[in-house]
Amino acid sequence: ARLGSELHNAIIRHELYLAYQPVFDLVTGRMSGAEALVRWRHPVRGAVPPAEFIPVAERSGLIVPLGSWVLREACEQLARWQAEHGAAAIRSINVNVAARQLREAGFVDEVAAVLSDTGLIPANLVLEVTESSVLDGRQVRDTLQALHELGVRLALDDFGTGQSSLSLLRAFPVDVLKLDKSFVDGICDGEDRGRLAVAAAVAQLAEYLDLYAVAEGIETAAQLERLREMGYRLGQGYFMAKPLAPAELAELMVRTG
Ligand code: G
Ligand code: G
Ligand code: MN
Ligand code: NA
Repeated sequence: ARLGSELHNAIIRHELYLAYQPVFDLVTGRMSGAEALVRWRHPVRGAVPPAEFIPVAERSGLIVPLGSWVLREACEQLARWQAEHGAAAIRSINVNVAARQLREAGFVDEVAAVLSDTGLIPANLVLEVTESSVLDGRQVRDTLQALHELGVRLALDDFGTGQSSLSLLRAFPVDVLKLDKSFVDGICDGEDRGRLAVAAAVAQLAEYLDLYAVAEGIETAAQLERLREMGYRLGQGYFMAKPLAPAELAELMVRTG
């Protein structure tokens, strides 16, 4: 409860900021986009990891105003990068969206307003949702459909760890599959045929369904090479870049562009 009330103050006191982890085209080596990741710099506790405060925010409902702030801030940042470096230098921004936000009646209007205020085209925005939040019910399904009709892209985050991945892909307008890091971890150690099989199957599935496959958590050159061979066009991970401040990302964008 303490963390919850402090988080409420954090929003008011501007203790939150965003880090941006680049998404790279694994074939050309160029940056294609970035994922916004919220950070909390607490005046006394120091850096509080999102894995601690996001669940608290979800339970208390604070994730709704927090998520609204993240969405607007991330879109404004993409618009600034595109204004400074050209729209071809960085195409898209990924924003994580919690189930609770999708259940808000005004969510689609909010997304439309942010796009219109920042001048981004809808295809520049990728909303990352989890399989479990997508399975939340009829209202969420309608919301995802409306977002898709708006032209926003939808990514299934942590793909492969959920319950009913395959039926989901038929019932929802998904555009991107993000292979969970846990599968990437095992693909090069020879012992782990299971994770290797999942990683390869997800790439195939994406190809057949005409979706983008993104590999998360790439930490070595060997993993990168293996994933590229499997057909992953896009990837993220510490091997290429950690989550960065906006100026650091811009520098990397210029260097790899
Ligand atoms: O790097 P990392 O520690 O940022 O992220 C930890 C977890 O927090 C991940 O599961 C990530 O999806 C989640 N997360 C990070 N930023 C946000 C955000 O803005 N909104 C939501 N809902 N989750 C986020
Ligand atoms: O759940 P989601 O996929 O949104 O979480 C992204 C999280 O993964 C963030 O906490 C981010 O910092 C972390 N991350 C990104 N790349 C790597 C990586 O290469 N290795 C590890 N260990 N974590 C990573
Ligand atoms: Mn994510
Ligand atoms: Na993930």
